[in-house]
Order: sequence, then structure tokens, then C-alpha cells
Amino acid sequence: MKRREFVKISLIGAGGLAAFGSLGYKFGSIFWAKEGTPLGEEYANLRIPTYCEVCFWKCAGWVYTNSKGEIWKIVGNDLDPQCNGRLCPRGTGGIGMYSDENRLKNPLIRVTENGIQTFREASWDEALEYIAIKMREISYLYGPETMALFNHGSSGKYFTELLQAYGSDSFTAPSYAQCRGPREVAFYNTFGEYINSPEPTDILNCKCLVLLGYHLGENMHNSQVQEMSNAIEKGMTIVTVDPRCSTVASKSKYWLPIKPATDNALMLSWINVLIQKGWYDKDYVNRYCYGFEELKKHTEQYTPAWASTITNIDEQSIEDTAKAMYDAAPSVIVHPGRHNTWYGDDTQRLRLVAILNALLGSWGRKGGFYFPAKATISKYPKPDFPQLNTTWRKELKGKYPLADMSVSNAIIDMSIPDPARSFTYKGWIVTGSNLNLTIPNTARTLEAIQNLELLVVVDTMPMEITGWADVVLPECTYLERYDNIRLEQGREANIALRAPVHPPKYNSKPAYWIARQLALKIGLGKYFPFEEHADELDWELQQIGTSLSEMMEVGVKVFPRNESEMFIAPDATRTFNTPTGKIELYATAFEKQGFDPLPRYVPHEEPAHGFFRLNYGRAPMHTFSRTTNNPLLHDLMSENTVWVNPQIAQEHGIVAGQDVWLENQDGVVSTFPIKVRVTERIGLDSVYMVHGFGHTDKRLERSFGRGASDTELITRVHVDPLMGGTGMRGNFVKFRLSDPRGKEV
Ligand SMILES: Nc1nc2c(c(=O)[nH]1)N[C@H]1C(S)=C(S)[C@@H](COP(=O)(O)OP(=O)(O)OC[C@H]3O[C@@H](n4cnc5c(=O)[nH]c(N)nc54)[C@H](O)[C@@H]3O)O[C@H]1N2
Ligand SMILES: Nc1nc2c(c(=O)[nH]1)N[C@H]1C(S)=C(S)[C@@H](COP(=O)(O)OP(=O)(O)OC[C@H]3O[C@@H](n4cnc5c(=O)[nH]c(N)nc54)[C@H](O)[C@@H]3O)O[C@H]1N2
Ligand code: SF4
Ligand SMILES: [Mo]
Repeated sequence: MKRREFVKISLIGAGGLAAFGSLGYKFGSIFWAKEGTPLGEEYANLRIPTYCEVCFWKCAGWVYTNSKGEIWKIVGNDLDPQCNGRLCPRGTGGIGMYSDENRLKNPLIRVTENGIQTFREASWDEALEYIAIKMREISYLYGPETMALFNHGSSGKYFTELLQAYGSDSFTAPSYAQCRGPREVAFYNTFGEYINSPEPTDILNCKCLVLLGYHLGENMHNSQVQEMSNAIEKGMTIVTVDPRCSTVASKSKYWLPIKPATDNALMLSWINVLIQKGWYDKDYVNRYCYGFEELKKHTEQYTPAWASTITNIDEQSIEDTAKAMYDAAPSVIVHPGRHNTWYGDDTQRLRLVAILNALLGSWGRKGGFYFPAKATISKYPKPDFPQLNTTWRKELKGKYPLADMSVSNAIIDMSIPDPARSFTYKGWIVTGSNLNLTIPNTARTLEAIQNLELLVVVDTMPMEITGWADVVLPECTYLERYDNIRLEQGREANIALRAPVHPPKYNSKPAYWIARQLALKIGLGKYFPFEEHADELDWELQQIGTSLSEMMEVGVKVFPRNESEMFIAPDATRTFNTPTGKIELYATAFEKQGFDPLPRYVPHEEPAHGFFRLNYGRAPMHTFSRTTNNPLLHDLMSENTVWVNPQIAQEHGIVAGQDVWLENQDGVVSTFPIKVRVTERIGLDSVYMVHGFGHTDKRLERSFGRGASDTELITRVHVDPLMGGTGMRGNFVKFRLSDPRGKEV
């Protein structure tokens, strides 16, 4: 029998539900009632500050309760620069995360009964004791550095601290190697600064916005979408490069329906045109940039005529759009995008984006990129973390040398024993990340899981990853807990508070409490000196001249600054944080590591006959797989569809609304069928679907079996050699009109 089977049956016998530890949650002058107390009048007509956890824009809002003390609505906080008082549909539907009756309710421990693996409900004390014993054993037998943490979202901070206290630096998030890592490496090695989140793009004052596969409007990053609509009203030109007619493509002056995987050819030819025609900011380039002559020579070969045969975009459109950028410069943004891990040469693609911005002089310029500000809060003095025996970077042995954060897929790889390697991860804590739908090549993730000595999953929902855990710990939702003070960058530094609106439902707990209790059991309690999280937050807030009680009243605080600090002053001298002190058109650090200092065009594999490139993206009413079971958002969109061009539909005898199965190049067939959407908005060589659907865990009663999962069809991964990003768009699918596994249609 496999070490771990996916637990898909309902629970067996309930274990003890004894509550554990201190149960009083307090804020301001209000003290929470004991656990299990029904919600009631004491919570009536409250207005509690929060910031949203439905995606990572973290908009600040107010949660209102009604006269019965039930959560009534969430609205945006007017003071918050990240939302300007308005939440997106998902943020408004955040209440559904709280009210979802499928939530995890009790800690669960994997047991084998009559030869079948299942979960049994356990008390917190028992579940934490189980983990603590295992973690002590792993530390003793293999060293603490063999424990890794996968995290995404607010809960990650506390488990990161726990892991540091334990002796490991292997904490990783899918927001790096499955998301924005390539742009961070590319911009850092060009401008000496990261993009980070929220992107410091001055869209409000922008005159020409260039979006390469960044489908803003479907990707609902709140204030960015608001700024874009305002700028459109002010006459901003939009250039959208997308093989699919996205929502924003339909609002753009120029939509360039590029052949997928050829963006680098287009950008090289844009650079060629800007330089050859003299359409670049000469003063800015002379003053601040390094490697212009090399770039000029390198791009001579990449003419629009050359690019048009590769990209299917005509020469005139290439020139016209280059001119539109130059006319708007420096108030132009060639947007770095966010989910960047497409084809494996993504860091080089983002280097081209960075170079275009440098030539147009938009970095540090009004209507381009501003220099962001961010508040810092002193940390309560705690003992130093122990010395590390080894680090994730050392264990990579020189692989992905430009990665500046840990690479989740590399940690997965290093969890599978290999005689050629002395180091193997032995235990994982996973919090706020549904790895099965998040990391491509699920089979590899599962292989790694089968080799672990311990898998702990902290989640709010019975997501796929929980089905593989040894211990499942139910976290309460963001509406039921305090969290770390939001410290996001922006035009002005700002902070936001999240406070609980109700005590945690069921037997769920905040991550702070869970991490602290675990620390106490492992003997690391000194790293979590505050029994009450609220007390630590209050201490931190006082260090920057406010307090928990003031933040309960305002929710958000902005620290104003002068606009002159946001941009480079005319004629200013400036040193950039790069090896040459200049903006590096020619990346010297890349050259040093043996990578191309100037990006080249490398062709990618094309779909074989009968196959279509698998393209995927976002829908405005959902966030990945985390919202598909949310009762409110499920009502807005209950399943995804596969977009098929009418000509292709006709050739394959497929009609709108029909169920099809998708089979990829490696013979993997989607577990569930997906309905066809016949639309001109997708080209002849690709199909498109929204990510996050096709749940296979039956405990997700609403979303189980609704739609199909893009992730299970992404079995071929093109890893970026510079930083380890998992290129996911080199997969191809064909249609199966009935289930090839022989099930009834
Ligand atoms: N195939 C494919 N893969 C992708 C992408 C894609 O488009 N297609 N996108 C990539 C990108 S850009 C990113 S950023 C990543 C995102 O990857 P993830 O962050 O892993 O995305 P989700 O699938 O939403 O998983 C979030 C998990 O957190 C849980 N959760 C929600 N709220 C809480 C909470 O308050 N506490 C705890 N402990 N858990 C909570 C949810 O129930 C869910 O299990 O995925 C990447 N992977
Ligand atoms: N509603 C909602 N909003 C979200 C999220 C969410 O889950 N839901 N997630 C957030 C997160 S973490 C992220 S990272 C962002 C992701 O948002 P984006 O960075 O915008 O996402 P991508 O998946 O990179 O982009 C998808 C678009 O790229 C196009 N595309 C596909 N192949 C190519 C190609 O070869 N060339 C070009 N030029 N375009 C191509 C697709 O047709 C699609 O329109 O969204 C964020 N915002
Ligand atoms: S953009 Fe929407 S989902 Fe994301 S944090 Fe803001 S309100 Fe929440
Ligand atoms: Mo992302």
C-alpha cells in the first residue's frame, strides 16, 4: 500500500473535541466569548476593519454586522489607496469564505482502518502533539533544515517564523516560481530594484499602456483596474498583445493578436524600431543607461520584417505601436505583468520589457513607474534564530543562480530521494496553497509527498492538498482573526489592520495561535512571547505612533509624502543598485553567470496536427482554486468552459455547450468534461480556460467535478534556467468527444 492515499471518503468516528489553550480573543475593549458561544447580540451592529484575503491585493475594508450579530456586508475602506473604497466582486463575496458549510471544522489525523486510509477527528492538543513529536524526530534524525514550508497569504508569516526558530530557511511561496519571479529577477538586474506588489505603475497618469498577456480587467487587481478605467477616460492609448481577445483587448486602440510564444520576437523588433528611428529618450539613456551600443548592434538583425513572419503581426502595426509608445514617453508603461511563468525563457522576456521601459525613459517618471514607499514597523525584540546548518540555496548547488527567493518546485524536486544528492527534504508544512492545483506536473508533487515523513496542511477548506496530509489543521477565515499589519508599498506608505469580526467558527483557529502552540510544544515558545496576538500588534502599532484602538477606528493609515520623491527630478544624477551603478540594458550579472546579457529570440515548440496550445487565465469573479466552492462566487460562475474558435469547432464537429474531455500531449485526459464555448475571441492554434476549476475532492460539494483543471493537463514544464520558474504554456491538448476511460457520456 502507498504511504499516503488520497483520502476521499467521509470521516470515521469523532475523536475528542476538547479545546486547547487560551480561548480569549480580544480587541480594543471587547473580549471574545468562550469558544462555541453562539454569535449573538454582543456582535450586533459592529464595524470592524479588515483587509481582504480573497486575493493578494489585500484591499482594506469594513465588515458590518447586522442587529443579530451576523456578518452583513464588507465594503471598501475609503482611506485605502489599494481600493479607494471599492472592493471587487470577489472581495464583496469574501463573506462566503466564512459561511461555506464545507469548511474544515476540526483537526484531522490520518489513520488506517480495516486497510483503508481515512481521517479521524482529533483535538487540537492531540494533533499538535503528533506534529511536534514528528518535527522533533525529523530534527534529530535528519536536521531541522529538512523541514520546508509552502505558504501563500497571511498565515505564512507565523509558520515562517516557526520554521526559522526550528532551524530551516526553506520557506517558499508559489507567488515566486509559479508567478512573478521572472519579472523580479529581470527588473532587479536592469534597474537594481524589484517590482514587488502592488506594482508601482503610475497608470493614473499614463498616456500609453502596453499589456503583453496581462489581462487586466479579468485579472482584477483592484486599484490598477480603477486607474486603468480613469486613464482610458482621459484618453490613454492601450496596446494589448494577446493571442486571445481579452476584455482589455476589446477596449484597446491596438490589439495585436500575436502568435503564442513569440513575444520576444515582437519586443526585439520594437527595440530595433525605437533605436533605428531614434524614438527613444536620448538624454535619459545617455545619463542613466549602460550598454546602449551593444543593444543597438545586437538588435539590428531583429527588424519588423523579420518579426512579422514569426509573430503574425504586420510590419506596419509593429511600427505604429512603437511610435505610440514614443509619442507618450516618458508617460508610458510597458507593463511587467504578474503571472510571468509561460515558456521557460521568461526572465529574458521580462528583460525585454525592462529594456523597452528604459529606452522610453519611463522608470522613475510620471505616468511610468514611480518609486514606491513602504512603512516599516519595528519588531518586538525576540531571541536570534539558530544558526542554519545549510540553506535552500546551498543545496541547489549552483542551479538557478539568479533566484532571489526559494523555488517551490526545486524544494519538491529535492524531496524525492536521489543517490546523486546527499540532502533530501523530509517534512512539509503547507499553508494557504493548494499545491495539487498550483504547481504544474502534479505527479511529481505526489511522488515527493509519498516520500515525506510528515505532511501538515493548514487550510480553511478541504482542498485537494488536504487529502494527502498526515495532519490537517483548520484555520479560521480572515474574518475571524487578527493578522499581521498590512505593510504594502504604494505612492505613499500605508498600513491596514485586520481584526476579527466573530470568534472562529467550529473548532478552527488563527494561524498565529496554531504556530505559537506548536512552538510551545517543540520548546520554541520564546519566539512567540505574546499569548494574545492583539497585544503584539498593539505593541508594534505603538512603535509607529498609533495603536490598536486607533486602528480599530480608522482601519488604514497613510503616511503622506511629496510627489517629488516618487520620480527622478529633471537633470538629476542618480546611481542605480546594479553592478555598474547604471540601468543595465546589458545585464552584467547575467553575463557573469553564463546567461545572455542581451536577450535573444529562441523559437518554441508548436502544436502537432490535431493539437492546440493550452492557454489559461483568470475570471473576474474567482481567485484560483480558492473561491470556486465559495457559495456567493459559485453563484456568479459555477464552472469554466473551454474556448474554441468557430472554424475549429466546425472541423471537429463540436457545438457550443457540448461536453468534451481534453487529452494532452502526454496522454493525460481531464478527469472531468468541460463545456465548449465557441468564440472568435480565440485563434486557430489555441484553446483557453479559466484556472482553478475541476476540483476532485468530494468534500467540496459545490465545486466537485464542475469544469476541468488546467493544472492536470500541464505535465510538461519548461523550467527557467536563470531562476527556476515553471513555464506552463508549452502544453498541447486535443478534444475527446467521449470519456476515453470508457465511462458513460
Ligand atoms: N495551472 C495553473 N497553475 C497556476 C496558475 C495558473 O494560472 N494555472 N497560477 C499561478 C499563480 S499566478 C499563483 S500566484 C499560484 C497561486 O497558488 P495558491 O495560492 O496555491 O492558489 P489557490 O489554489 O487559491 O490555493 C490557496 C489555498 O489557500 C487556502 N486558503 C484560503 N484562505 C486561507 C486562509 O486564510 N488560511 C489558510 N491557511 N488557507 C487559506 C485555500 O482554501 C486554498 O487551498 O498558482 C500558480 N499556479
Ligand atoms: N480575478 C482574479 N484576478 C487575479 C487573480 C485571480 O485569481 N483572479 N490572480 C492574481 C494573480 S496572483 C496574478 S499572478 C495575476 C495574473 O494575471 P496576469 O498576469 O494577467 O495573468 P496571465 O495568466 O499571465 O495572463 C493571461 C493572459 O495571457 C494571455 N496569453 C497567453 N499566452 C500568451 C502569449 O504567448 N503571449 C501573450 N502576449 N499573451 C498570452 C492569455 O490569453 C490571457 O489573456 O492575476 C491576479 N488577479
Ligand atoms: S482585488 Fe478583490 S479579491 Fe483582491 S484583495 Fe481586493 S477586493 Fe479582495
Ligand atoms: Mo500569481
